[in-house]
Amino acid sequence: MRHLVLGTAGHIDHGKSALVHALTGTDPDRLKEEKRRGITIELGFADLDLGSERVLSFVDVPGHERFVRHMVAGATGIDAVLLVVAADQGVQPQTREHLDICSLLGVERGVVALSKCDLVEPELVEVVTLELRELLEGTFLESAPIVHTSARTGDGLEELRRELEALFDRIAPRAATGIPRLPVDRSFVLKGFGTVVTGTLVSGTLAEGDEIEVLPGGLRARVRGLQTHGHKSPTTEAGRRTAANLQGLDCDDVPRGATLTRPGALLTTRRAWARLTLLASAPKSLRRGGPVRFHQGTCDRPARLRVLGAIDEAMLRVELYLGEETVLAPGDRFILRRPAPVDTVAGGIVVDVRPPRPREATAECFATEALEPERALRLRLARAGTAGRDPRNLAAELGCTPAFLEEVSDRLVGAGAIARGGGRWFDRAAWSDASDRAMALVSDHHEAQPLHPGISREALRGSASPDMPQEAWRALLAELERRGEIRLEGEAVARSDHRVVLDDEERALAEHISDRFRRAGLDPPELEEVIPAGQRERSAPIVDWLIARGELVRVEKRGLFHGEALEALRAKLREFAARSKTIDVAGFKRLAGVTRKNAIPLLEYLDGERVTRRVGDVREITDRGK
Ligand SMILES: Nc1nc2c(ncn2[C@@H]2O[C@H](COP(=O)(O)OP(=O)(O)OP(=O)(O)O)[C@@H](O)[C@H]2O)c(=O)[nH]1
Ligand SMILES: [Mg+2]
Repeated sequence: MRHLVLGTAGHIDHGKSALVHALTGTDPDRLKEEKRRGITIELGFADLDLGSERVLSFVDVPGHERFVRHMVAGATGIDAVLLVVAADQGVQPQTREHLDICSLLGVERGVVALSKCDLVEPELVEVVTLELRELLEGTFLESAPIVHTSARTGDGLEELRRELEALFDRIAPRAATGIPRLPVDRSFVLKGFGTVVTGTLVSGTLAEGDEIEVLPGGLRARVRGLQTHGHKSPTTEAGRRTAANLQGLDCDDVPRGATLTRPGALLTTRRAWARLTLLASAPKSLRRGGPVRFHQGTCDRPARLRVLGAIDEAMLRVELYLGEETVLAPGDRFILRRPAPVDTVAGGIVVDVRPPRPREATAECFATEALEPERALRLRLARAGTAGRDPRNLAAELGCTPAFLEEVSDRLVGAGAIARGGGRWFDRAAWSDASDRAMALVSDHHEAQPLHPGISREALRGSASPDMPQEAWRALLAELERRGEIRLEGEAVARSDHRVVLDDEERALAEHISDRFRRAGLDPPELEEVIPAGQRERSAPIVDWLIARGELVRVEKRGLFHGEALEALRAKLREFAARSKTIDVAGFKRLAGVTRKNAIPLLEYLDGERVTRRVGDVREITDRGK
């Protein structure tokens, strides 16, 4: 079964609901108040079965100027429009406004019905038709059929139905991929069922049993049951009128204007960048920004407009400050109305829901291409620089599914445009710059300290790209190592061609120092005692070199020990472990032949090496120590 959603549009009392009723047999005005006042207030719904597995779903909107926000909500997610103009009144204010709104929302197709033709002479019908053609010139309905109808006599209904059928067959079905997104247009409690919300699913699919999130707010619930177009159904997909019965939520938790989505799939924002199209009727002052009313999906909010630049006469680059958290994604269409006198003045398309500071607003950020997934991703990564981005936050920000984003990223990695490391994604240029800076700093380090085995990874990160997270930094270094540019030895990073070469004097000094510590065993001297007079400065890099080679080992709270002495101690401990699994301080002093002064730092060192583990007053000898 294929479904398309058709919205009505047109001035109050022009016969929209009557046409829907006449075509479908269903009266879309179901409220008592609507019947009493003879006007539409809330959105109405009715289906027209076109045969051959085709169902056209009407969303009937109110024409009253006070309910334009309901009209905008109804026009959200429609595939096409039925513009209704009464022959006895011709084009009226909301005829224009609804037409503008549909254009601004990106509606691309439709049919026009000239209604109430039974009320006027045929000559007048012709005059109004001409007036209508003039109105439609240059709009998306320019070449739409204008059908002369009367809901009262039934004249023209057959032709209208044929035109709608032709329209149906010209529209490609929507892809059901994407994030499930249901802007709620009604929410009520059904006796025996609990909370039910309705809306047109604008993207993705929903199924019974799905966990959903209500935004803004983030409340979670489970879909207990679904109906599409009035029939129970285990699933629903993009473009379908959907009613969802929610478990565990009150009606007030999901008011009109809220959005149902998959948990974590979308985000809310108070600030967004957009491309804005001004209507010709918009006041000039709007080009300077100011207060507006923002309508998107089924929600509307007070907002402030800030103009960042002009694209042309009718198009602006703008920043919107929203009065409340609002679910938005790039590509979303919206309408701006001014508060007084109330009027639709502009509409636009969101380009960024996590925009940087206004001064970073380049023309590129607002270009049509900036909405293409690859561009959009590259733009965000370029902005993030060497800090990169966590892909989990990116999908929601770009309004696509993580799986889709992963595909985009694979293509970009293949094309050499982005890099991935440590679970984050980077602009390839930023990543390469960080690598280049790292290489230059490693070289500088070797030059300044030729005896030093290399610069520590963290010190290097601190100088090369402090904002790159540690995991990613490790990935970057691993990549440099794979490419044969660096050597990683423990925490030290060295250029792969770096070799420490000692001259004769340095070698003699190194041997002297090492020897003294070797002979001292587990009761080593202070370093100062070992260094010959006047050699202090020269010795420092040599001592570092000995430490880097593992010949000397620094033991916290005590000083340097010779590596061989510590190795001998481990051997003794291993032997001891064959007899006992634990050792206390006194036992350790005896075993090692050391005083308390050395015993405690040595035990703590062994704890640190995970050779021993402190348990109360004794040490357990771990598997490493055995
Ligand atoms: N004579 C005649 N009257 C019509 C026709 N269509 C609608 N009407 C009458 O016009 C009035 C308004 O019709 P609706 O269908 O409620 O108009 P609407 O456009 O839905 O109005 P809103 O939803 O309030 O904007 C009703 O009293 C209808 O009976 C028609 O083709 N001929
Ligand atoms: Mg109506």
